[in-house]
Amino acid sequence: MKRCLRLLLCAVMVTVLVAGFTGCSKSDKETLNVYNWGDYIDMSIISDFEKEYDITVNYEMYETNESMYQKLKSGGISYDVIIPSDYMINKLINEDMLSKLDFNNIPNYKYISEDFKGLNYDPNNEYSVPYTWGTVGILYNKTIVDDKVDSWDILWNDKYKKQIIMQDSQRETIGVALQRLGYSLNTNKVEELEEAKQSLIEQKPLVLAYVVDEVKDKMINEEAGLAVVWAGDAMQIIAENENLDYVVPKEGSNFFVDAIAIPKAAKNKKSAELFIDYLNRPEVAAKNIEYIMYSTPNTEAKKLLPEEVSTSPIAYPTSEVLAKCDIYLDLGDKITLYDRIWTEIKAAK
Ligand code: N2P
Repeated sequence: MKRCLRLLLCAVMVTVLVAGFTGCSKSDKETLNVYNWGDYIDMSIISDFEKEYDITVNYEMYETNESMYQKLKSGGISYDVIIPSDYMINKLINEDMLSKLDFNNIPNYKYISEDFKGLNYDPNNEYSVPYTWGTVGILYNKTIVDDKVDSWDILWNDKYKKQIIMQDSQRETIGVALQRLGYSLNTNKVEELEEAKQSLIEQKPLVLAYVVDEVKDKMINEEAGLAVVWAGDAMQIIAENENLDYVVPKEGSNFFVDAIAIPKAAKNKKSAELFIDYLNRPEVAAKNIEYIMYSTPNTEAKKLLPEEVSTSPIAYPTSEVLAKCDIYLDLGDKITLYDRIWTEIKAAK
């Protein structure tokens, strides 16, 4: 009887201890605030991370580098992980808004190709780990467009009135107009920017919509014939509708790298580095890339991709195509010129 009582007491104590422990671990569970572009991760790798490390991920999305910057600057939420593009990483470094990464906590950085190290936005590889890369180009529907598509000029051809979709993103859209006119997409010359502005205002009656992520449904459903898109989106869209093709225009285009970084205001730097390392585990990175279809800088992950993805000339263009492409630079204060002309373009009738 005594033995029975002792056993019962023990069982009660164990139950109380376990309940206490799980209750406590629930309320103390760490939350990682991740801020990424829309439609830019396979959510199943997030839930796998949460399970494996018992960390909750609070995942939020933005559509442009500029809107991400505004939100970050406002300081409302302290994000632990962000994934901006090259020039925005550079701007954040210049404004002392990023933390230096401790690469001892990111051993999987070794899988990042040398081609993506030492780039101008983070020349000493201190603040960021490349996530994806790609080009900007024209996605077009072969059953709607009967002209050769090899130049930005086609986006100003009134034969395609209301068949054209432009990006609702200032660097991309102003960049297209600049390159069409033979200027650099990093110009800060007022006359060149004014000329680009005029041309975009002239183009406006031909434009069906200025959008970002919505371009995918619109092109899959054949609501337009031509759209300016990122190569990764072209890959996703063409997988859904084979009437579509993608080209990088002969005048040249943008080549971007989106990279993972930790804001200075982050509260969970260690877990943020753990998350960055996890994203670079070859099998995790490959699963993610198979879903988002953007190009990977992770050499081991690339080997795990289906052949039609890893050999696609859209996702992995030739060096000739890449030679025509430029990376955006942070323009410092001169960006206010772009802000002004973008507002004027959007406001024009
Ligand atoms: C994904 C957006 C990718 C941005 N929806 C390319 N820099």
